[in-house]
Amino acid sequence: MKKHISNFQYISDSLKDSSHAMLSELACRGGAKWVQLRVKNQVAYKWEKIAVEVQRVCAKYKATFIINDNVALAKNLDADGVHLGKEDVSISEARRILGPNKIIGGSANTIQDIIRLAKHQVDYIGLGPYKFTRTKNNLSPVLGLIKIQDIIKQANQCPDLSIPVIAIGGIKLEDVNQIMKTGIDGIAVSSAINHAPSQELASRSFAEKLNIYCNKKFYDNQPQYS
Ligand code: TZP
Ligand code: MG
Repeated sequence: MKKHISNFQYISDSLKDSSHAMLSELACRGGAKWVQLRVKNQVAYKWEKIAVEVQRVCAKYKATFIINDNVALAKNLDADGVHLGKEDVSISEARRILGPNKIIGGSANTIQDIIRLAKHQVDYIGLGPYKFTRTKNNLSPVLGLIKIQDIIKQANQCPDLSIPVIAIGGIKLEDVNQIMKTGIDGIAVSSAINHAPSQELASRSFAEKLNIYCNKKFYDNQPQYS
């Protein structure tokens, strides 16, 4: 089964005045085809309620629905997948729970992280932070363009390493072209959409910009990594 990894990944946030569902709806109206639900500090039953609402939005727009951190919830709701950091459930445990057809993404800050995640056969990798961002606490060291470039170059030199890598963290519209020129596969955006005057317009601007970079990498369940 082919898994499609979008080159423009929208990430929701817990904001005072808008729900995850509303933010996701606006991002999807703007053209996002991938929503990662990122809920922090929420009790389980409320998290589930939020997730059900966002899943409905994703179904309406035929967008991929990824849940951050929460493998059990992804399993219960039959979400499209999960995104996991180093402190979350291990990739192998998540794969055991979710099975081969679900999407599992992992966070990386170094080439070593990428190689480790590739060995665990993640479906995509979020590499960052590109710049400082207030969206995430305990941020890993900021990479900037030069380090991203260098890491992507090293990854491209690893034979059999063909997992899509997505830049994340502090990405604004004006950063997109230079980030994509590194050869990276896409970008993930939270605050530049969530805190924009119009989330729909902001999402559309990203979607249109990313549209010109064709989705290069598709891969199946049985990638060959050494
Ligand atoms: N991981 C690294 S940065 C980040 C996550 C989840 C948040 C997204 O950053 P931004 O700056 O809000 O787009
Ligand atoms: Mg996490």
